[in-house]
Amino acid sequence: MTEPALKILIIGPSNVGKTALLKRYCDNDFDSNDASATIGIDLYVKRLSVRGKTYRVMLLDTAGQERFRTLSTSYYRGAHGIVFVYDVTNRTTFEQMDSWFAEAEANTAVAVAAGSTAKCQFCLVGSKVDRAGTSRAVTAEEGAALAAKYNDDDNGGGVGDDSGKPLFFETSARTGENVREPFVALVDRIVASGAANAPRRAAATVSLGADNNGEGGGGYLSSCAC
Ligand SMILES: Nc1nc2c(ncn2[C@@H]2O[C@H](COP(=O)(O)OP(=O)(O)OP(=O)(O)O)[C@@H](O)[C@H]2O)c(=O)[nH]1
Ligand SMILES: [Mg+2]
Repeated sequence: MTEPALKILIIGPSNVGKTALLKRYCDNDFDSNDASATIGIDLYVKRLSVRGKTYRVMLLDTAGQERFRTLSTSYYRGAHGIVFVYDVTNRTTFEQMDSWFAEAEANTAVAVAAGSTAKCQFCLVGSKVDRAGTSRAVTAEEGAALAAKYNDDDNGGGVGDDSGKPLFFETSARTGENVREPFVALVDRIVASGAANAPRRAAATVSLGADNNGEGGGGYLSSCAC
């Protein structure tokens, strides 16, 4: 039987490490020499088991650079969850988060009006925490406070003791620290909120190709600018 599909968008300014985070999570790989910017959108797929059920999680890696964000608002259609990424060593990227949340809120509100019954779930990630010792520019408390601003307390509970807390993690794609946790917690919250079963008009738009990975595996599927 095909697992239910969930669509999760990864957004944030350029160079914060969105692609590196997904490559570490899906392929357990980190290439410090790869500084190429994402163009348009890339799709990764990961199977994830939460609350006794396996989901096929479509992770859409978006471009941070404005000139590569073609048709960016259409990415949001049918999204069950959004991961917002800033760089803990770059304060400007943190200060830009309000505008990324505003764009997401505006576009997911459209999705709700178009027939979806459950709210899109948000998770904030501060990346590159391996460099925090020498170069931290944003405290963990500031990150948590920002997440609290954009996550409701009554959004269905999270993983274990974190039930009801805003979703916020500091991660390192370089070391692998906390790389899995944001995705597990976000999917758990999506499932708990009932969004996994809600009718999503555009869920099919994430199926860009056949999953070439085994059970539990992840991987890069295809790239396009639509
Ligand atoms: N030290 C450290 N460097 C990282 C980490 N994650 C990413 N980087 C580096 O940061 C740079 C940008 O990473 P990307 O993943 O390409 O950034 P992006 O957010 O996908 O950028 P766009 O595709 O332009 O939106 C690369 O040189 C990565 O090697 C991390 O956790 N630690
Ligand atoms: Mg990228």
